[in-house]
Amino acid sequence: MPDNESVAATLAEGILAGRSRAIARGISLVENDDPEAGSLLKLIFPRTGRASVIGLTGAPGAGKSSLTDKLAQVYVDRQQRVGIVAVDPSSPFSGGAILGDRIRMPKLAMHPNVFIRSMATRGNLGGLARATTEAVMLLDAAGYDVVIVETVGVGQDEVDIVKTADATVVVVVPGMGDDIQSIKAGIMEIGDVFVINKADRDGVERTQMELEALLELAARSDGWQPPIVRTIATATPPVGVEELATAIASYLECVARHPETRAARQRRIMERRLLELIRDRILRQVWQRELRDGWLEEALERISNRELDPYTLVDDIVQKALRT
Ligand SMILES: Nc1nc2c(ncn2[C@@H]2O[C@H](COP(=O)(O)OP(=O)(O)O)[C@@H](O)[C@H]2O)c(=O)[nH]1
Ligand SMILES: [Mg+2]
Repeated sequence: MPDNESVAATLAEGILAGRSRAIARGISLVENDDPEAGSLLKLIFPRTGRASVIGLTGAPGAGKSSLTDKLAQVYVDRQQRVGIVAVDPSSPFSGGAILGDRIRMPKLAMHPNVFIRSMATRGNLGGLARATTEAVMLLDAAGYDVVIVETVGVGQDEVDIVKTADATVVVVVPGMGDDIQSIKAGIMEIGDVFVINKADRDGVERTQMELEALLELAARSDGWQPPIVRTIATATPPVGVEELATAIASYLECVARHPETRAARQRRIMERRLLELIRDRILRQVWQRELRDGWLEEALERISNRELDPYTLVDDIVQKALRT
């Protein structure tokens, strides 16, 4: 058996048994797009599709991490296993801030039924959405009942990530009228549940009205009317978080009652994922075979000097790649 595959087989066994070290290792593999990652994903794919994946998005500072923490606690109190994937460079779950997490969330981070992981930001090959989706698949296969994905509501990567969630929660705060207007139309459309967090602040009523007005414009084909939940994530005990869990559950039940909508949704998600996988794979192969270090900088320089046009360059690269 080739080496990649035996490494992957051992790892898959650990992941399917729910062992957190194996999960952490698996996520690192998909994050780095290591050669073993493909073999691993092939093995775990048949065991995915059971977790409820909740995407939580909103502007930096809206309280996504605080809410994620409190929402996860609600599920943990219901004896569920919860995975948290943070795709937010400023997240307290992020990068070097592991220690910070533990200090900030001593109960949750140490809980045996909770797995927390943040995704590193990617280089110019992209792949953040792919890596995040795959990390979620690993947690799903590992038997986590709920996987919460926290993303900053900016950028195409983030939109792509929340689009793959089963339920998407959009978090806004009061007194952000202009921000609400500027929340990308795309994000408004994908919100299945809206949260006005920091409801301890002034301007909640106004924000609620603005949100309602925007929601009226965005008619949904599935007939679901996204509820607006008010929360105070930092209160003790937190306010509105049980209601948030209930709103999410209602949406998931609504989806489950319409299997055809659900199947269409799954197909759309898989369509996007497939196209992304193909694009990623081809881009990476072209990159590895054809493009040396410094190529990008040089090409950009020549294009900005108008010595070269991007269309000729792409024709040239693709033709070379297809010949090999
Ligand atoms: N007053 C108030 N502050 C909050 C609330 N939720 C979060 N915060 C604070 O807002 C800041 C940003 O929170 P964080 O969860 O990191 O936001 P994120 O960037 O969206 O993940 C932190 O200082 C939190 O303590 C809330 O409901 N009310
Ligand atoms: Mg955060």
